[in-house]
Amino acid sequence: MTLSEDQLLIDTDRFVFNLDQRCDILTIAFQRYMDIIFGAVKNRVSQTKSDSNRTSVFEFAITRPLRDDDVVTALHVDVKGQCMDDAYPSLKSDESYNLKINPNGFATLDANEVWGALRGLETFSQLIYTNNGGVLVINVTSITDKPRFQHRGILLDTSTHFLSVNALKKNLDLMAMNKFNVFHWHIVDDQSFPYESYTFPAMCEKSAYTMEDIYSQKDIADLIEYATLRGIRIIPEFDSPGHSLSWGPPFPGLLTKCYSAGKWDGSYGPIDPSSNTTYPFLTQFFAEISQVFEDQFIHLGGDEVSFDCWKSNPDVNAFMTRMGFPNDYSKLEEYYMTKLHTIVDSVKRNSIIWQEVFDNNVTVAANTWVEVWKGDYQKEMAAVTARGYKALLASPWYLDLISYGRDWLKYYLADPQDFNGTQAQYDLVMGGEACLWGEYVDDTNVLSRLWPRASPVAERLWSPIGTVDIQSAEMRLDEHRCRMVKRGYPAQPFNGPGFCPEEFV
Ligand code: CP6
Repeated sequence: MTLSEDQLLIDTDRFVFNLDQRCDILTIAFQRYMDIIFGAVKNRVSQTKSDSNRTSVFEFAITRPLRDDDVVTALHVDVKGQCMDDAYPSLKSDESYNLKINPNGFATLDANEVWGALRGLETFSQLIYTNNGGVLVINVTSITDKPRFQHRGILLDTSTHFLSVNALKKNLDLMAMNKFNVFHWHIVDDQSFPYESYTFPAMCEKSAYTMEDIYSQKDIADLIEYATLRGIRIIPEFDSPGHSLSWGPPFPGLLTKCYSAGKWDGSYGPIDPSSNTTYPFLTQFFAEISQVFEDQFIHLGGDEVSFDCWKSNPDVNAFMTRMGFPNDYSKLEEYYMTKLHTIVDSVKRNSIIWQEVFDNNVTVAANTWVEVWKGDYQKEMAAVTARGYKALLASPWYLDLISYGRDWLKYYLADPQDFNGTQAQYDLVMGGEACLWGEYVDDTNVLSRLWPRASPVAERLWSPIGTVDIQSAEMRLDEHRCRMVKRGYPAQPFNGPGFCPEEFV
């Protein structure tokens, strides 16, 4: 990036986005960014119009005599590839872009694909600010930009507490502002099943908190479209065989019955890998999921599987003896995960799993990704990649674990490639995710707890490996937090005492 001190005026009256081809995703994005860039100015107009004692800063901006060569009247957007109307972002999406604001006011945004153009539009909107005279300006600038990692995710959990579609959309807006590109949707868990399955409607009828607190097929299609328009993928997680107590009520026999003193104690454990109804169910269920979610990836969970219930159940143990692995519960887990992987593979989806599956020495298919979330993550990232698996890092970014003070520093300095390994191992690191589990989070606090605390993670996953200077990051984050507030999102203070300058209020 080269940034000059020379300011150019943005011609608020005439400003337009120009595009060299028809492209719905970008046309819709232009409308969004018109509102973002000029919305606040227009609000000020309506405020000051009714206040006759004050001169409108906006009027000053548009009545000032303008010279054609020192104003920006357009951003000329050029996408090399063909824009497809039904485009969906993927791992292969090219998010690179070049943005030039020339001294004569000529402004260009070049990208290979729409996804890069979207990122460049966000940058463009962030470069515009209100100068001391109260007018919109942009500095003469030249930017060549692309992400360091291809997978930059946010995990939200909508099972421990329900999150409204409205809150999820606002979160997608904030993800776009921070250039995150994957929403890892931990949609169901032990506590509730808010996913409205059309094959198995009883799942949410019996296990959603209420029938208000569900995601209908229409809600999901709506969210996928909303995310797509912002270049964000939605990867759903249907966590099993553990964390799946809510799947049980409609299907007697799906969950393992836990025994004590020789009889069922009334409680349930993980999905029962030994039951002959389990796999036909999973086959039908994941066939539906692959129809509903467009993304290439499905997260299969696999975390925190307790072997105690399996150990207690005589039928499970009889099955294990028949299969030739008596008392080897890791083998039972492997049996289940392998079957599940085959099912998901048959509907042409890639799997992501939590690290325990790998830790338990379960042999999973080579194209499975492993997400690392536990402590000692450097060792784990090294082990996962040494075995040739692609890896995602989440451990240092469990944002639900809150504490007093400036926690953003530790989020900022954690790095997915900070482990002892070969270049081949580093190349298997696909990125990372900031996770906000939902035990103490619902609509009332999800956005303020996540933002701007996820922003240092966003910079870590996007910017070059050497971008680690705390002082300059602090200034950027401070400004960015105020920018989020200015755009109407409740991003919380993160850095001790301070204030947002007038232009950001
Ligand atoms: N739910 C599920 C959770 C967690 C995990 N999986 C979790 C565990 C420990 C912490 C935070 C969240 N609540 N399904 C682990 C991946 Cl500290």
